[in-house]
Amino acid sequence: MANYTLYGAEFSLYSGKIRSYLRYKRLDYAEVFSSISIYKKIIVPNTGVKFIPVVKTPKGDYLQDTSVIIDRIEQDEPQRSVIPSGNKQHLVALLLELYGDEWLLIPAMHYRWNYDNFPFVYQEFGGIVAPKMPAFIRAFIGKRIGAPFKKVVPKLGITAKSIPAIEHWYEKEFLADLNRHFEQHDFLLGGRPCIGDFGFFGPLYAHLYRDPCSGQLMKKIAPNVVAWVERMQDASNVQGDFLADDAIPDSLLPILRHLFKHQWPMLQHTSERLSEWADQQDESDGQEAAIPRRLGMQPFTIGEIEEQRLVMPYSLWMMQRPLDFYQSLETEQQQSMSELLSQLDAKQALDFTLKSRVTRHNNQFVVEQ
Ligand SMILES: N[C@@H](CCC(=O)N[C@@H](CS)C(=O)NCC(=O)O)C(=O)O
Repeated sequence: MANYTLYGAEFSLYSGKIRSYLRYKRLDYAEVFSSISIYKKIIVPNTGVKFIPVVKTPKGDYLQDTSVIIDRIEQDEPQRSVIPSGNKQHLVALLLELYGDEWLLIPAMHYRWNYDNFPFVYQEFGGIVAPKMPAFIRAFIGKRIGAPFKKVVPKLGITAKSIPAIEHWYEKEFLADLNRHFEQHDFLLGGRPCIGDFGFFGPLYAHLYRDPCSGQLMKKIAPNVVAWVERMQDASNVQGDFLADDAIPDSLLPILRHLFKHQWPMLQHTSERLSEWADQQDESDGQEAAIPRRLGMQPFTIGEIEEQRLVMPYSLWMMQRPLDFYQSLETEQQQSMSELLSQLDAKQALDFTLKSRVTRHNNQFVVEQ
C-alpha cells in the first residue's frame, strides 16, 4: 500500500502542483481520481470542504490546500527540501509560489475558457460525474459541470477590456521572460526546483500546457518553458542544487517586478477590504466567523488597463507567507537584501502590515485573534 494518497485530477491546476512535488520528493504515493463518489465518500467527510487536491498522509491525516500539504511534508520528510536555505532565495521562492498560485490563475482561466478547447476540457470535467462513459457523453455532461468555472472568468477581471492586455503581458512579457530564464537555468533558482517552481507548475501544466489552444501557443513561443514543464512532470531524478551564494538570477527580475507592480497593490487593497469586513463582525457571540470566499469587487491593473475583479481574501493567507518570512529576519539580514529589493522596487512593499491576519481553522479561513 502506498504511503500517501493524492485525491485530485489531471486537469486540476493545484493537483498538478502537488503531484509534481510528491514525485520530486520521491515519496511513495497513489493517485485517486476525484470523481463525484470520492468527493462524497472521502473529500467532504474528511476535510469539510469541496476542494481538490487532498492528500492523505501515512498517519491518516487528510490535508487540504497545497501550501499546507507542502509545509507538512517538508517537516515530516526533510530530504530534497524545496525551501532554499539562503534568505534571499527563501523569500523569492515564497514570492514565486504566491505569483504562481494566485496571479497565474488569470492566464490559466483565460486561455482555458475563452478559447475553443472543446471537447477536450469538457470531456475531462465530465469524467468527474461519469468516469466510465464514452467521451462524447462526458463532453456533454462536462459542459454543465464546467459552466460555473467558465462563469467566474469575467469576475476574475478577464473581460473584453482587459483581454488584450492580459494576452500581451502573458505572451510578450511573461512567457518571453521565462523562456529566456530557462535558456540558462533548469529551474527557477538553479539546478533543482524550489516551492516557487511548484507554484508555477500548477497553472503552466494543468491549463496552459495541457489544454490544446494554450499548449500550442506555448510550444510555438516558449519552447524552453515547455522543456521545463516536461522536467517538472517528473523531477525525481534531478540531482542539482540551488544557485550558489544565495544568488537570484537576473532573468527572474522582470517577473518579480511585475509581481510588485500589479499583484501586490491588489493584495494590499484586499487586505483593506478584509479589515473593513472584520470591523463589521459582531464579536459579542464569541464565535470566529468564517471569512467569505469573496468580498465584493476591487480594481486591479494589467498593462495600462484598469479592470474590476473579485476580492479574494484567501490570497492574503498566501501573501502572509513571504511577508512573515521577511519580517521575521533580523535587521541586518534584511539589509543584506536591500540591493535586491531596490531592484524590485519592493522595500516598502515588504514592510506592509496586514491589519487583519488570516488563519486557517478546519480548512476554513478566519481572522486571527
Ligand atoms: N489554494 C488551494 C486551491 C484549491 C482549489 O481551488 N482547487 C480547485 C481545483 S484546482 C477547486 O477545487 N475548486 C473548486 C471551487 O472553486 O469551488 C490549494 O492550493 O490547494
